[in-house]
Amino acid sequence: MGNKTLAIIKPDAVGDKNTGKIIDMILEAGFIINAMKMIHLTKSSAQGFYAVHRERAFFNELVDYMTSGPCVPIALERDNAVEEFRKLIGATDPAKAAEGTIRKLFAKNIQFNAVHGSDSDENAVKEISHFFSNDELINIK
Ligand code: IDP
Ligand code: MG
Repeated sequence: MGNKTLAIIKPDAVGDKNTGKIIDMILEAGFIINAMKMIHLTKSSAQGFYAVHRERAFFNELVDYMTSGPCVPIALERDNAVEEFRKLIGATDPAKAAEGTIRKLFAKNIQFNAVHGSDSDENAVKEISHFFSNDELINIK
C-alpha cells in the first residue's frame, strides 16, 4: 500500500473557519504533512483536477463549488495513506458517514462535504502533482 495521499480542505470548510480543526484531526490521526498551501482555484484548474467526473450531472456544480473560495490542499504521508485517510473523512454523503469522521462533523451535504481525499495510490500521485512541485514536498526520512 502506498504512503501518500492528497487532502483538500474545501471552500465550505475554509469559509466556516474549520481549517484548523480539520488539520488537527489529520495530525492526531498520524498523518505527516509533506506540503500545504492555501489557493483559490481557477475554473480550468478545478476542471482539470476533477476531469474524471466531467460526464457527471454534478460536474459544473462541483467546479463552481471548488472555485467559490480558497481551499487548502495538503500532501500527506503515512502507512496505507489513501485508505486510512478515506476512513478518517467518512462517506461522500455525510448522512452516511460514520460518527467521528471529518465529513460527519463538518460536511453540510453530499456536495458541500468539507474535504477531499484521493481514491487510489495512482490518483494520489497525480493529485499531489496538480498542486505541488517536487521541490515543495518535504521528504521525511
Ligand atoms: P469523494 O470526494 O468521496 O471521492 P466523488 O464521487 O469522487 O466523492 O465526488 C467528488 C465530489 O463531487 C464529492 O466530494 C462532492 O463534493 C461532489 N459530489 C459527489 N456526488 C455528488 C452529487 O450527487 N451531487 C452533488 N455533488 C456531488
Ligand atoms: Mg473521489
